Amino acid sequence: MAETKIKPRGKVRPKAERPRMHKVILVNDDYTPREFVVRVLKAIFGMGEDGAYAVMMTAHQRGACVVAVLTKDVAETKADQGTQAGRAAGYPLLFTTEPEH
Ligand code: TYC
Repeated sequence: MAETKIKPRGKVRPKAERPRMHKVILVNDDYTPREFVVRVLKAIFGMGEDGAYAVMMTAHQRGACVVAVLTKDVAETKADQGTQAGRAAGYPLLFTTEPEH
C-alpha cells in the first residue's frame, strides 16, 4: 500500500540563539594624548576620524565611553589590543569589557 508522505513545511529548525554581546569601554586617564586615543580607535575599531574623536571626548569628559558592542571573543581581543597599543607607547590607556545584559 502506498504511504502518504507528509513533509514538514516551512522552518522546523529551532531559531539560532543570538550570542550574548559585550561592550568595549574606553576609560579616561590624565596621561594618554587625545590624538593617540583617536589613532587607536581608528586603527583597532575601524572608526572614522569624527566618530573616534567623539568617543574620545566623551570618555575624556565623562570618565568612560562605550566604543563598540561585539561578541565576547572579539570584544576581549580588541580591548586587549587597544590597551596593549597604549602600553607599547608608554601610556596607561585602558579598554575594558562587560556583558551587555
Ligand atoms: N584625558 C586625556 C588627556 O587629556 C585624553 C584621553 C581621553 C585619555 C580619553 C584617555 O580614554 C581616554 N590627554
